[in-house]
Amino acid sequence: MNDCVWPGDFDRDGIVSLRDVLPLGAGWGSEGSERPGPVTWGPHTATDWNISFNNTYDFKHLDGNGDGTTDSLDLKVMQVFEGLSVPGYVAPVDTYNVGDGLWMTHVNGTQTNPDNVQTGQNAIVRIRVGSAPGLYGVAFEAEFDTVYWKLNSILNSTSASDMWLSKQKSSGIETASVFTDTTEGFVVGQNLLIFILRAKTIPDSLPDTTFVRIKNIRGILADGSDIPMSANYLRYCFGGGCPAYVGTKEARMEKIAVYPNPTTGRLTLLAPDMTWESIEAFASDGRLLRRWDEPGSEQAELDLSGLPAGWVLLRVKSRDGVGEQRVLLLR
Ligand SMILES: [Ca+2]
Ligand SMILES: [Ca+2]
Repeated sequence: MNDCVWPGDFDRDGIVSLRDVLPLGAGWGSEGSERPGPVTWGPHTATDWNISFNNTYDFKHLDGNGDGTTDSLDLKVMQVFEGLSVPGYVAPVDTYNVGDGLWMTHVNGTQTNPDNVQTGQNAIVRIRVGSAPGLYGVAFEAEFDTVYWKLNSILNSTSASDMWLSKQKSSGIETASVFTDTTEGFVVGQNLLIFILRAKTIPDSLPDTTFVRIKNIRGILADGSDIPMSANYLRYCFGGGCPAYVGTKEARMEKIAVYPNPTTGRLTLLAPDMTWESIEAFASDGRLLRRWDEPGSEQAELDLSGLPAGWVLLRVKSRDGVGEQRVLLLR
């Protein structure tokens, strides 16, 4: 029966994994009919609760232990069955959406220069919430090449959400984070995952360059619906064989984001790990429209009121480089 409950597979994708906490968090504290019988990994007939995620599927699928409520006991069931899948399950193809939904940064101030990584050095990688308005739950895998890196540690307790799970996998770290109160949600800049990689000795036959990437991101709103998600990636160069990034504009481009976008005037600009000297706003034809000369770091509140409607390019200038982001100004 297609509508049978497989306890722990809350997102109904055929496998129990950490990301199953996303719908559980969105449906947290709901009540419906109990499901009699044992809690086993298999299909179980259950009475509909007549509550659903935008008419996609019934909340009975969130009731892992069958007691008629959705709470931490169901999370336990998910954790017990994690890794189990339905017969014939085929894992989907990995997806890598590049964009600014999540921000991954190499934490500065550590010994490792990303352009010249040396054996035994540690690289600290931080992943934060970027431009993802209304984000309530998010799951992804941070992927690194285990020929180049050994996972040193995952720093937990980094998320402001109610449920945060992480697990080391063969080629990365899987994590999921979600709230249980639908009046809450992530704000830009909140930490999702911080981990430390230790550089290995690589054979000369391997390329010097390796990437740390984020794959298979799923983000949901408080009503359980999906929102498009994306992330940047990091480049690391072993053995000093990479051309240094310094000196070219493109190379020194920092990751910045603005929200809301579009805006009618006021906006927040976020430039993680960046300290700037000025911010400039340009029209699409290159004219300088406005300039803020106050130095700052990390975050700025800007007001574009009074500027002509249309695309505006914001340029953040620092001693080390620039960051740019386009914002649509509406009337
Ligand atoms: Ca699942
Ligand atoms: Ca339950």
